[in-house]
Amino acid sequence: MTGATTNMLMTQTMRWFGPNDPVSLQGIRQAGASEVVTALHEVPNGEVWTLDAIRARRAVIETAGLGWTVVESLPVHEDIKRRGPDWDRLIDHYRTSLRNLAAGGVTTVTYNFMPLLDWTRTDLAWAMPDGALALRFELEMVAAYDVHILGRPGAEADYSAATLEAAARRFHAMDEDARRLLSRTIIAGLPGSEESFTDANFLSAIGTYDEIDAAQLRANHIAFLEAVCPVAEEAGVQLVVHPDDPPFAIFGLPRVVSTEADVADLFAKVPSAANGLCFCTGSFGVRADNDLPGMVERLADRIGFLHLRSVQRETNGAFHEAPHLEGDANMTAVVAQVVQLQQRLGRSLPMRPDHGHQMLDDLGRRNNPGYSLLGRMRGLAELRGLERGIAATLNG
Ligand code: DNO
Ligand code: MN
Repeated sequence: MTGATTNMLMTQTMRWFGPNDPVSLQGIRQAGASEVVTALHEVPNGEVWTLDAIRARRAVIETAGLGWTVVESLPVHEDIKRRGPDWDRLIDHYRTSLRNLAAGGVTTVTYNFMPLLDWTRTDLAWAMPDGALALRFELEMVAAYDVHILGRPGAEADYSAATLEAAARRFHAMDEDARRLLSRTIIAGLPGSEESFTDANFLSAIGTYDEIDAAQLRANHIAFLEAVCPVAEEAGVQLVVHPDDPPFAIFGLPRVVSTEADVADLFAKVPSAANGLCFCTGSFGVRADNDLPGMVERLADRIGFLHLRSVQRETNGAFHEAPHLEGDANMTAVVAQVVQLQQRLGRSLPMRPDHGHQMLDDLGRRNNPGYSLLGRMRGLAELRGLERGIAATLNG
């Protein structure tokens, strides 16, 4: 193979939350990334991202010696997900933001279609045997919150008898502080989330989805894509949907971007090339029925962005975030598929190490859970070495 194909490696990026991120652009550059993925987090959900604001943010990033081609996320307002009364105006804003982003040099725009909650965990500081802190999800704790703290009507029907029994036990073992912490962990909004709730307003927000089942949410998702993809295509940006995290319904709210079949259906219904996927191995990988390397092979050119991380599935619907090359994701097989995909496409795909453990000097520091620097730096270093090794072997 020629040098050109050998050099076609993933574009290594890290997420940066903007000027308020405790992680600096210089730190990200030293960690080895060549680009950041970011968003105008200060713009309220549903408002237009102006070209001026996009250019100003780009200038800050480029001054630090980094690039910016991927947005994560241009959020989708709940009234688009629910097809509420404000739909037309919000779609109009979304289209304008897409045009402005394209004019401002962005090529890839990440979004998700999860009702109310973005990613969800029940423990943000779970100690690994080596003392690093990981993010963890326990269904029992979701049930403890849902049934005993939130008191959502009908919640019991969504859990097995064994989960309910464990949830009751877990709830009674918690003191007031522990209960408050659990509630905050689940609904206060993890980094990058658009919504932040208290128990009372979460319960009423859930009620706004009473009439929306999975079929309706899928229809609303397709209506959104049909409305924005033509504009994205014309402007030259690809939209990439981030899968549900975790990939199943939660709090009675439907989730419809959880499996290979879910996304294949989206691409069949809205064939526009602007309709793409953010392939997140950590989100899809919670389900053993998602064949990660096979999905890269089959979803191929729909994949516009990669989130690489591995979860370790536990018993009773629990999982935690493992080191990037450990856990249940066969990362070697995934990256091997990505190496081949890039060669077939003739282009490099942007990736980022998705989350990382809090470790070393980051322990005890102010941090965005999952997004402290050193754990992600370890992940990026491992993933980059893995890709180089595979690319060198395949290219002989
Ligand atoms: C979590 C992230 C998600 C993702 C959004 C995309 O770490 O992967 O918050 O950015 O779901 O819209
Ligand atoms: Mn992700």
